Amino acid sequence: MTNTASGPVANDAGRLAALTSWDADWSGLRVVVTGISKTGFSAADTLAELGARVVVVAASDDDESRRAAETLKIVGVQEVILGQPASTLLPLVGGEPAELVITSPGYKPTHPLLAAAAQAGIPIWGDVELAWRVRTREGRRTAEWITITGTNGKTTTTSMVELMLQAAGLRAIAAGNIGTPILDAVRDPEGYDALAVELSSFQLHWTQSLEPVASVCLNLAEDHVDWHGSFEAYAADKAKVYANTKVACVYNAEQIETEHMVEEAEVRAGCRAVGFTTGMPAISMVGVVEGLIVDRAFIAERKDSAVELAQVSDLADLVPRHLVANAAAAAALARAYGLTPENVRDGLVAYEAGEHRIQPVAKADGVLWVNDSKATNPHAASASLSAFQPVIWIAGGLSKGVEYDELVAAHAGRLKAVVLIGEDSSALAGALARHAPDVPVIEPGRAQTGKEGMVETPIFGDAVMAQAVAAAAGLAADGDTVLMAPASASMDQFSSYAHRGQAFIDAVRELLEQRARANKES
Ligand code: UMA
Repeated sequence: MTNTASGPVANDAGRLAALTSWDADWSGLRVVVTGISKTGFSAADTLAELGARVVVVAASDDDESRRAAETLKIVGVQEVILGQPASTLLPLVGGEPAELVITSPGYKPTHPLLAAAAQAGIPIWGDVELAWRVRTREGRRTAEWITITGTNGKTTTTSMVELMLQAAGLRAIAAGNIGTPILDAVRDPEGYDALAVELSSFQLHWTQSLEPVASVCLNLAEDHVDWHGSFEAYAADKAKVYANTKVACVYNAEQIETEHMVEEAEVRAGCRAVGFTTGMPAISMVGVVEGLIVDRAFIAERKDSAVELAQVSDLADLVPRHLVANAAAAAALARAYGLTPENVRDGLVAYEAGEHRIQPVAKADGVLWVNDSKATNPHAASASLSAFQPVIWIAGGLSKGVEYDELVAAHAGRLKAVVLIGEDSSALAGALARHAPDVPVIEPGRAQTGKEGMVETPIFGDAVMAQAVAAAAGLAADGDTVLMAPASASMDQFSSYAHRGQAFIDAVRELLEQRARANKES
């Protein structure tokens, strides 16, 4: 780690460099905002309130976007351009070139509009950078930020940190990639003492001046390669979470890459590197000893003792290893902020595993049905597969360019059968053929239609899930687990991972009700 002096980080010269608080002079600043969903709306709304001149562009032109556009015009946004083709270049603001672009995370850096801005030397920020710069405001409290990233477990860890902060009686909220736009949290009229900020790699790509109290990259595995261009670029953006951290950079002691990120990071003077582990903690780590989560980092006697924070059993009934890791990471962040062991324990007790994350849905006839729709990449699916055996695995979807060989090879032994969903799950099917050739693979999502029964027609959404659940039920016997952990994104057949998870829950309940009715009648 390299320590740098405290104070604002030097970035763009001139006017933008001075924009480091709500009370700075934002008036008349010419800004283009990309996207009109959660992020774009919050950024444009904020900038209009600050007196900037704003033009919003988005490819979407649905009812929701139009309603958002109308609201933004009422609050003072100059122009909203909807339905823009992907080839759109940077629009002018009031007839003059923009001075700044604020981009939604869904826009890839290679998007023609962003590429044009970069080419013209116009700075591009994300909503997180803007939120950091407006977080201080005369007469309002300024929240400290605890920042959380990683390929998997971000949402869980962020929620745990939020609950620990609240358990301490602080006014705190989780925001960012978790769902509440960070600008909404920063603009809250009452203000917050602290924010648990979940950051995606997309958001981190555009940050430069954040100074969190404590930060973590929970883990690193292949994901979002299509957005970043390469795994190396993805990892480099994840590593930005540690930049300028003030008290503790928390790393995964079981994944050396995250420790290397901390070693390379430029941090504030006095900042420490603190590890988390699901095993015995070394000095300066939070870890687990005999069913207890313990702190060997934030106590004076850490050389030869540790303090108990919580019991592993304080978490949900089903405690897979990754959940313990998330709890240890959250505890390290909370302790870095200054919370007591009691606050950590109370937060974990209050935590209930979120929906769609290794969520037991039903147990009937000895078969456990588990919804892990949040497993949108191989790393996440691996964690839930590890927790069960034998498994009938419902998997597949939008692959986002990742490879499945390692995942299938690691878990082939626990698979009883695989039910494939997804519009094109050929990458996963290929890995199954290579590494689990004896495991039956069924693909009910492709209905055989047409005269000769030869035409394959993909079906979508709830219908595909109902068929997948029915196929799994036909294979499952006493002692089996049916695990829906797709290792892929959902957007090819569902509107979101939540929709996919709900479709699974509904299909399982419907199937079990049908069975119960049939049993009654017979
Ligand atoms: N748009 C275009 N062209 C593009 C891309 C987007 O016009 O090339 C427009 C769309 O038409 C729409 C808007 O941009 O008007 C959508 O913006 P967005 O995709 O950035 O989505 P938001 O609704 O602003 O939500 C974003 C995050 N989405 C993404 O990163 C893709 C949400 O994370 C986050 O909760 C929200 O900001 C609040 O901070 C979601 C996510 O899937 C949950 N995140 C990924 C993940 O967790 O893996 C990174």
